[in-house]
Amino acid sequence: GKLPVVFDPDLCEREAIHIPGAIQPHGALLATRPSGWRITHCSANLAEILGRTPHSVLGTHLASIVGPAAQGSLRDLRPYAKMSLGRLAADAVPGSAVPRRTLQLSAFHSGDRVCIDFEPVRLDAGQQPPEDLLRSVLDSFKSATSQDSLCALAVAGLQTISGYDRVMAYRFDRTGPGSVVAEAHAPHLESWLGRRYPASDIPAQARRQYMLQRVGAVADSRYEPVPLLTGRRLEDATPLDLTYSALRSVSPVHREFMCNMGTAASLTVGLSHGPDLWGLLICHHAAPRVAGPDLRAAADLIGQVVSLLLGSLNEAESFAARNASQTTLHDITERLSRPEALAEALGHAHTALLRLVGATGVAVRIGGVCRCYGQTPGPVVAADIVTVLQAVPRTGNDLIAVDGLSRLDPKFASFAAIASGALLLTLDAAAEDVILWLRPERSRTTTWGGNPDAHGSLDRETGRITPRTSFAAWIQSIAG
Ligand code: BLA
Repeated sequence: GKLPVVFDPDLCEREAIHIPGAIQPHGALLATRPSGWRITHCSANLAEILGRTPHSVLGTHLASIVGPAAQGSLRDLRPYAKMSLGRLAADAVPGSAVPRRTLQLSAFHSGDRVCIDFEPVRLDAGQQPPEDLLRSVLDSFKSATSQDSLCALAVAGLQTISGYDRVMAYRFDRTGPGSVVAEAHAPHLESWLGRRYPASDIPAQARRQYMLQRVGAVADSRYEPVPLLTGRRLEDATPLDLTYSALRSVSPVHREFMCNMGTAASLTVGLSHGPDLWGLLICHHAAPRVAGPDLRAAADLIGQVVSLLLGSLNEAESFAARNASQTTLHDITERLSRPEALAEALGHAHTALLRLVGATGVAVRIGGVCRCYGQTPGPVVAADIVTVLQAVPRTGNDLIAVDGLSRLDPKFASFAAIASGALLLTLDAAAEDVILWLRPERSRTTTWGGNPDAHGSLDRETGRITPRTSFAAWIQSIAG
């Protein structure tokens, strides 16, 4: 057998997914140079989709395929924008050998080229979401009162519209891993709600892709990529940037990842928060499934509306929290304005002091006297905690916060049920007057989708990266 190789998850960030040199097989692609509109690239499956061989098309004028009107309208294509060129009957293309097939055309820029995706129009159910259904889904978002409830409405709505058998809202942490925060799934599937996944599952360039192009789809994870061909005479070696193509061939590592997860098709929608990717709406289907232009347009609209609402709900939630703190702070200042010694006043206001930071215990030390309120380990241990906290390097302000006292000093481990998180405010450094807030340990269990340290593996000889094969629940608990 092979020796296990230490796998560096940074390797996942190296693959240039925007220039795969290939597309997915359910459509075809042409690239042209806007000066003269001659065709410079085409996908090798052109004959199957359009009925014309690559050889007969490379080097000819775009108008001879799409007609002069569609070619003319390309002059209005703005940078970074996509443009629908409407539908084309394949049998109307001169020399085409494909009878009675309608293609949906959409154009986009790629460097100094203009490319066109050709997608066969499909008549199966689910491809054309009724407009009133989309409107009622968007309407339902009005009742969201928090980001979580919005995500729940979004996955339910997207599942109704798309019919995929699992739809998830996936939220990124600040550090890159993420978790499933809402889910709608077919009854026979196991729930993945709450599962966490390591950052390398969706590396940086994949996250960037969903900021540039909100919607992406894989029709069948077992597909064979279709290479792009270029005309020999045109000496065209620049790789085509397929960021904006709906047909872009995805990373082979990710295709294998999908197979290992047991999903054939995916439809993914980026959720943005300002310039950042907040998360994704991820749809899975066990059987292959093409997400056509209409479904993708509906998914795009849902993504835009959810992104906007996420921002305002976030503001509303933090506004409500700020308001509550202001009220509490007001209660405390009101108490302090009475003719009463500071220590007594703080003692009388201890309920508000606890509420202010959501603590369960507080020790107030003024003039060398320590008084404890709520759940605390008593004045002696509290003084010990203060001494240890005061030795923590500070960055200038008067607050010191730690989230696990036992990590600072193991002697505090036995008090974890009362005091594990601590916040120290120094009122007067010379007099050693302080307020110490305490919270009990909340040990946390995280269920990962597979061993998060396994990431994937690298074959040193071939350089091939393989994603992990098991996504079975992997339970990790964090104490302290
Ligand atoms: C892409 N990985 C993705 C995408 C998702 C995930 C959502 C975006 C494309 C898509 O939706 O199909 C991951 N999918 C998940 C996760 C869940 C899910 C976490 O449903 C959880 C429920 N992947 C690996 C390793 C590497 C890797 C080891 O496991 C790198 C070596 C890379 N993932 C990878 C790459 C892409 C990707 C390169 C971009 C694929 C592309 O668009 O070309």
